[in-house]
Amino acid sequence: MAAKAPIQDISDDARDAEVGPPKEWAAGVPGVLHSMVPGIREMGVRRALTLLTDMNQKDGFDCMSCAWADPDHRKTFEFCENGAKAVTWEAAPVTIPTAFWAQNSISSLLTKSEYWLGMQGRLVEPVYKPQGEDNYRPISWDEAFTLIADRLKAMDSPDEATFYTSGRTANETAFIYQLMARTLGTNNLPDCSNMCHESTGTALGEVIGIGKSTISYDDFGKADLIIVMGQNPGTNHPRMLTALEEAKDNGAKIVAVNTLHEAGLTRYKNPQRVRGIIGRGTGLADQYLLIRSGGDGWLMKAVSKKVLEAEDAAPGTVLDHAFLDEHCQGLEEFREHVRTLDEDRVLQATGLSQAEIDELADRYLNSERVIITWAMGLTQHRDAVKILKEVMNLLLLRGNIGKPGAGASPIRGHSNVQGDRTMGIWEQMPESFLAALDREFGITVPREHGYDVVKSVQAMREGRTRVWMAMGGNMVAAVSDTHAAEEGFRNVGLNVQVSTKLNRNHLTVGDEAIILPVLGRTEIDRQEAGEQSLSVEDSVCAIHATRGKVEPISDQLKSEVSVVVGIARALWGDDGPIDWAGFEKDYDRIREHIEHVVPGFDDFNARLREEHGFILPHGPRDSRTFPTATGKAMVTVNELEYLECPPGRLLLQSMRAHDQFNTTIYGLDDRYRGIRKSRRVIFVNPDDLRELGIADGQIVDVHSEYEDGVDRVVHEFKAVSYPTSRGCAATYFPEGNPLVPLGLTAFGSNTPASKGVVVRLEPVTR
Ligand SMILES: Nc1nc2c(c(=O)[nH]1)N[C@H]1C(S)=C(S)[C@@H](COP(=O)(O)OP(=O)(O)OC[C@H]3O[C@@H](n4cnc5c(=O)[nH]c(N)nc54)[C@H](O)[C@@H]3O)O[C@H]1N2
Ligand SMILES: Nc1nc2c(c(=O)[nH]1)N[C@H]1C(S)=C(S)[C@@H](COP(=O)(O)OP(=O)(O)OC[C@H]3O[C@@H](n4cnc5c(=O)[nH]c(N)nc54)[C@H](O)[C@@H]3O)O[C@H]1N2
Ligand SMILES: [Mo]
Repeated sequence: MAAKAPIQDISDDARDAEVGPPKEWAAGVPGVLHSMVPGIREMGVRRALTLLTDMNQKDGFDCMSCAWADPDHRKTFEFCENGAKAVTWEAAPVTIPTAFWAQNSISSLLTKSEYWLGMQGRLVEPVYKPQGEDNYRPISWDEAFTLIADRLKAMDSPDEATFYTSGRTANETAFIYQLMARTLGTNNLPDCSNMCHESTGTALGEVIGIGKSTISYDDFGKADLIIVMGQNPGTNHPRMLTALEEAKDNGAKIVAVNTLHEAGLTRYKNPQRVRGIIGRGTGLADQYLLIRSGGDGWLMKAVSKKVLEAEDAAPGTVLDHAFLDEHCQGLEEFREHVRTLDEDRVLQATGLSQAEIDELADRYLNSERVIITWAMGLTQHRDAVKILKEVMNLLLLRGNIGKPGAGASPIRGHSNVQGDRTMGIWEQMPESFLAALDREFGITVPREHGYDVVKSVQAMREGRTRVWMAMGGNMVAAVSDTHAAEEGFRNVGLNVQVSTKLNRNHLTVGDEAIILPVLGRTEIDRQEAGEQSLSVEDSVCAIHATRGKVEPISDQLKSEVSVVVGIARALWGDDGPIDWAGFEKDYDRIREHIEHVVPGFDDFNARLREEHGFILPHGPRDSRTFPTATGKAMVTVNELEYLECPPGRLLLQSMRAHDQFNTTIYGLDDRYRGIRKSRRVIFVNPDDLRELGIADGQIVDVHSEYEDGVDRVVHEFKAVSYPTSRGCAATYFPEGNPLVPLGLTAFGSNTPASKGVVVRLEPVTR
C-alpha cells in the first residue's frame, strides 16, 4: 500500500493552549460525529463501515480501547468515539516505507512527537539496529529470530532477559509468551498491569481471594446505588455511560467521587436515544464529592464508622449479620479500630464537609444493593492497597458482595489486561499455576519471583538486563521517572519490540534493537488450519472470541503467535517437549493446553465458538465462597497515611486527555475539559492559584519534591484555573511522568503513585 504525504509534526507549546469552560455533559451528537468522520476520511467508507459495525459484535473483533464489558443485547453500533479512534489509528491504510529507515536516524526520530511517530503509519517489515549504528535497517524474519535466539543463548542466566506485555495481547499469545519465558527459565514477566490495577489485585486477593470484579454486566441495572470513584468513564470507558444511564432508568442513584469535575460523570447524552440527541440527556451523578487526592480510604472508613454507629443505635438492623457471621472474619477488630477514627483528620484528608460525608453514609444505609466502581484514581497512590481494602470493608458490612446488583467493580484499562493475568503474565504466579505448567509440558519452570515494571527498570539501570522484549506497549513512556527509565533502556544489550506502530520505546534502546511488525486486532489472521480467532477476557470475567475482519495492511506481517513461535523454534528447534510449530498452525491447540492449565477453561474451544463465549467461575460472585487462606472474606484494619503536602506545594496527578490512548496521542485537545491545542497544561483550583500568586494562564515550570532530593522538572506548562479539589492539581500522562519518582510506589503492589506527587510551580520568566 502506498505511503501518504509527509505528516507535519505538531508542536505542543503551552502558549498555544486555548482554554474554555469545562463541558457539562459527555458523548452526545458530537460524540457520534467525532467518531465516524475520521474513520471514513482515513480508511474510506467501506473499510470504516466494515470495522465500525463489526466492533464488539459477537462475530467481530473486540475493541482495543478498553476492557468494558459487552451487553447481551448489542446495538448495531456497539462502539464509542474513542473506540473508533483506536480502530482508525490501527487500520488506516498508511504504512512506513522501506526508505524511511535510511532517511531517519534514531536520534533524529527522537526529536519528533509521539503523535508524529504514530502517524507515520503501520510498521510492515522487521527492522534491526546493529551495535554502534544510529539507524534501523530491514532484516528478514528468519534473521531476526536467529539473532534474538543467539542473544538469549549467550546470556549468563535466564534472568538477564525480561519479557514485558501490554494488556492488549490476546489470551493465546499471552499463554505461549509466558510459556516461552518460563521455559527459558525466568519469571521476569512485567506487564502494564503493574502500573494499572495491580493495587486492585493485591487488595482484593487478600480480602476475597480473587483479584477480579465481583459483578456481572447485568448487575448495573439492578443496583440501588453506584459509587464511581477515581474514574473518568466519559473519556476512558464511554460505553459505561450507557450502563449508568440504564441503571438510572431503573431508579439507581449515582455518586461520583473525584478530585476533578468530569463532564462524563455529570450528564450523559446517549447518541442512540432521542433524548440524547435533542434533549438534555440524562443527569448522572446525584452527588459529586470533590475529594482531596488520596483521601478515598478516609472517606470509606468514615462512612463505615457511620454504618457501625447506625448499627449501635438500632442493633441487629443495619449490618448484614447473616453474611458477616457466615462468610467474614475480622469484624470485631475493625469495629474497635474504627471507633478511634479521628474525624478532624477525615475532614482534612478528604477535603470534604461533614454534611457531604453524612449524605453519602445516608445513601449507603438506604440502599440494599450497592456497587462501587473504580479505576486509576484509587490504584495509583502510595496507599492504594489500603484504600481499596477500605472500599471492600464498606461493601462487606452490608453484604454487598455476591448478591444481585451489588459488588466491587474495578474497571480495567487495556482490553485484555485481565486475560493476560489469567494466562500467567505475572512475575509472581502462584505455585498451582506453575505446577500445572510443569505437568502439562513436562518441564520445570522457575519458582523465584521475577521483576515487575519498576524492578525491571532498576535491573536495566544496574546493567542486569541483556535482552528486553516487549509484546506491545510503550513502557519507557508509560512508566514513572521518564529520564531514569530512558537510562535503563539504553543500558540493554538487545531490545526486541513487537509492535504495530512506531513509538518512543523503539528509539530508546541499547546496543542492538529489533522491531517486529505484527497484525492488529482488526486484521484477518490466516494460518495453516485456516482463519484464526483469538480470545479475550473483559472486566467482568467474560471470555469471548475476537476475529479480525479486514485484509492485513501488508502480507509481510506475522501474527503475535507466529512471532513467539518463531523465536521459540529458533531457540529450541522442533524436537523438545513443546510443539511450538503446532501452536502456529492452529490456535485451537494452544487453547487445548490452556484448558489443562488454567481453571475455568473446560471445553475451551467448543465454548468459545458458542455465541456468547462464557463467564469464568468466581467464588465470591457466584456462591459467596472465598478462596482466601481462611475461606472467609477479610474485614481488615488499615492505618491510613495522610498525604502530606507542605505549604506552597500541590498534590499532582497525571491522567488521560480525551484525545489519547495511553501513550498514543491522537491530538492536542481535551474537549470535555475545555482544552484545545496543547497538552502542556496544569489544572489548579482558582483559590490555590491565588494563594500561590500565579495568574490563570501563566506559564510555569513544575518541579516535584521527593525524599531522594533529586530535582525532577517539566518545563513550560500553562496553569489553568479549574474545578479541582483544594490543594490538588492535574496534568496529563505521559507528559507528567518525568515528575513521578521511580521509588514512589504503592505499598504492597509497587504501582507508581502517579496520582499523588508533591510539586511546586515556578513561574517562567524567560
Ligand atoms: N480513550 C481512552 N480510553 C482508555 C484509555 C485511554 O488512554 N484513552 N486508557 C485505558 C487504560 S489502560 C486504563 S487503566 C483506563 C483508565 O481509566 P481512568 O482511571 O478513568 O483514567 P485516568 O485518566 O487516569 O483518570 C483517573 C480519574 O481519577 C481521578 N482521580 C485522580 N486522583 C484521584 C483520587 O485521589 N481520588 C479520586 N476519587 N479520584 C481521583 C481523576 O480526576 C480522573 O477522573 O482507561 C482505559 N481506556
Ligand atoms: N503518569 C501516569 N502514568 C501511567 C498511567 C497514568 O495514569 N499516569 N497509566 C498507566 C497505565 S493504567 C497503563 S495500562 C500503562 C500503559 O502502558 P503500555 O501498555 O506500555 O502503553 P500503551 O501506550 O498502551 O502502548 C501503546 C503501544 O502499543 C503498541 N500496540 C498497539 N496496538 C498493538 C497491537 O495490536 N499489537 C502490538 N504488538 N502492539 C500494539 C503500539 O506500538 C503503541 O505505541 O501506562 C501507565 N502509566
Ligand atoms: Mo491501564
